[in-house]
Amino acid sequence: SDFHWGYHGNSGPSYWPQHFEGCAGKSQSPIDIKRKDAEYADNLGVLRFIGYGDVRVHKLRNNGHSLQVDVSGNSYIEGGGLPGLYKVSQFHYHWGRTSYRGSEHTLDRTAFPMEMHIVHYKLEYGSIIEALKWPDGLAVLGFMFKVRPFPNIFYEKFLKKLSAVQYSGESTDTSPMPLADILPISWQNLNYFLYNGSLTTPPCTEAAIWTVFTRPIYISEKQLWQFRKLYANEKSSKTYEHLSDNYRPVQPLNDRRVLKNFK
Ligand code: B30
Ligand code: ZN
Repeated sequence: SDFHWGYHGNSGPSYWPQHFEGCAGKSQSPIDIKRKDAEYADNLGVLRFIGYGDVRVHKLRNNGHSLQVDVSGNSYIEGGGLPGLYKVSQFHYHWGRTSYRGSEHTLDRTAFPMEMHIVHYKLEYGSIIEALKWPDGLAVLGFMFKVRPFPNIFYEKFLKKLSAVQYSGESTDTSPMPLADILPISWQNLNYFLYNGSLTTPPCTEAAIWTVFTRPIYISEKQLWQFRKLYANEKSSKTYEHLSDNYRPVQPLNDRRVLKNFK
């Protein structure tokens, strides 16, 4: 089809189901997570990050709907309610034009200015493409951002690279940067929610196990503007379109259950 999906007007999320039947499914993401409705599960086990200190950022790309970062290195997650071993593939962000919105998931109806998704595929499926054919194919980790009045120094080096990917289609190789520099959190004892859902972008394939963390990553308003200065159009385009508000609204929970690993 000739439909180019986006986030505004007649290419926006409410039009996706007409062109991608997956987006009309009953187990879609994102969702509003209600802390009190989530069920405490004491049997999830520890979510283990294997080789995560060795994940290296090597390519940044403006793909017109997000800032995507390809990573290399043999890094995996397992446990924490996941049915197997999952290999890290890429991460990307969803953000708002203002700090009152931008995240895809909401917590008790509260939205955050930005949400980061770290995408993993089940190792036994061998690739993202193959993994998308299975309901447990992907494991996506979601981290919310909160605004603080001072910069996140871990993000400074990363943000300097954004000038090279201002327009859709642009990418830049970076000298390897450990993922730990962009996720300045300790990996132990993180509280999270767990549920079965989908890609939040077309074709909205219901192949993702979502782990959404309560612990925010802090960033300054000025740093958020580095993201908001990106364009959704190509450099050769005569019209400018900001890359922001690239979030899908929350979808019905339907008959799904949301688990949590904390009381
Ligand atoms: S998300 O984490 O649910 N937002 C994909 C992975 C995770 C999410 C959304 C989409 C994904 O793998 N999509 C298919 C491949 N993409 C890759 C890409 O370059 O970014 C191609 C595409 O959509 O058609 Cu854009
Ligand atoms: Zn995403």
